[in-house]
Formats: sequence, structure tokens, C-alpha cells
Amino acid sequence: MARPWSLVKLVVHPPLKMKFASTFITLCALVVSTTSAAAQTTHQVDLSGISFSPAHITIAEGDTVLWNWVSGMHNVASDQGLFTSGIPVVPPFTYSLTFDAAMMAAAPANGNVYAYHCDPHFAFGMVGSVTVTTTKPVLTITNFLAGQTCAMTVTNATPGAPLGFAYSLVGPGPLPLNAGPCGSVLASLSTPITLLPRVNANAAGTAVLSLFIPPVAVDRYVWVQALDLNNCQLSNGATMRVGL
Ligand SMILES: [Cu+2]
Repeated sequence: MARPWSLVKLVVHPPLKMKFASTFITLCALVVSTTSAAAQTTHQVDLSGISFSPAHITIAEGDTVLWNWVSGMHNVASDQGLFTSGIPVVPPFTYSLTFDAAMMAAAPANGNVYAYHCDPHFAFGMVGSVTVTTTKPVLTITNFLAGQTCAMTVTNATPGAPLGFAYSLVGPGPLPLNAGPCGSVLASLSTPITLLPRVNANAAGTAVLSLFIPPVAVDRYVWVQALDLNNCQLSNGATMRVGL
């Protein structure tokens, strides 16, 4: 129902009449806000001593995380530079972030896992993570190391569906992209985009693309995304950096 898909298609096709488009967008926005308002939860994470509490949480797409400064001087900084509360400060202070579809498309995270830390206390192990569960295909990349073979795994895809994979070396978009039979999709990739081989999902809806990473790619940022070519659902994007 509240599929961003239809909205995306509409936005990127210029020939549509403006009046219809705006009415439709309003309707969609209404559906989306109604849905998320009903399901939306705020999860509080306290900052005190040299820890986040709870440090690792799992939330649903559309939920909000509220970081609450209790004691000490801290900040909240995404490991991949996807978000930050700013410079370290002392309480009283709060920082909140809503992990909705728009935020996640603009700040794509491998496996929908948002790892973060406190800059002054990173060395003391002040780290945390927010894992976001969605109904879309989930792209998780492991062993992303120079000179090795990484695994790009998509779960929650249509069983047996062909999965398309693509990457950018430039950024996370967003970019309206012509995806063949799926029409226009709003990818979390910047141009130029390189297509990778397709892989079919198994009966459980899982597909794995193994890919060799050249040694010269070390330290480079790469943005990756997958597309279920059966139901035209995009996976999360993944902001990756080639490790050693
Ligand atoms: Cu801290």
C-alpha cells in the first residue's frame, strides 16, 4: 500500500499532469503519514560515563531514536559519516533522528545497520548501533576487503526472482534510474553507475553475489544497491569503504 515506489515513478515522469500528480502525492503522503504515525515508536538511548545505553537497538522503519545526554561530554557520530549530533557537549542535550524511508535512502547503510560512536570516547569503546528492520529486500555486504572476494547478500527478496546489483564510486544519489522492466526507480546511487551480474534468489528469497575487489581499491568509498526485478523493490543502499 504505502509503497514509495509509485510515488517515485510519478515524480520522475514529467508528462503527468501537475494537478493529478499533486493530488496523488498528497494522497500518498496522507497514507504514508497515517501508517507511520500509527506504528511510530521513539527509542531512547542514554549517554553517560563512557557508554550508550542501550548500546545496540533494533527498530522498525519509521521509528525515531532519541539520544539523551545524562552525564559527561559526548556526541553521536555515524561511523560512515551518515549523521552527527555535532561537536561534543554536556547535558542537558538531546539529539533525535527518524529512520524513515527518505532518511534511509539518503543515508544508505550496509544491512540497514547504522553503527555510530562518541568521538571523545571512541577509544574507550563508546560505540552503538541502530538496526532498522524493513519489509524490503535487505542488502548486506561482508568481507569488503582489497584483494579479496566480498559477498553481497540480499535477503527478503521474492523467491526465485532475478536480482540486479549496481554500484557507484561517486555517492549515494538519490538518482532516478531507468531500471528496464521496472521503469524508473529512485536509486541511492550517484552517476556514473556500474551494473553487476544478476543473481537469482533461492526459494528462501536469498541471493548472493560474490565479487573480487582489486587491491588498488583500498580505502575507496563504494555505494552499492540491489533491485528485486520481480516486484521492483529496491534494497537498502550500502555505503562501503574498501578495507585492508
Ligand atoms: Cu562520550
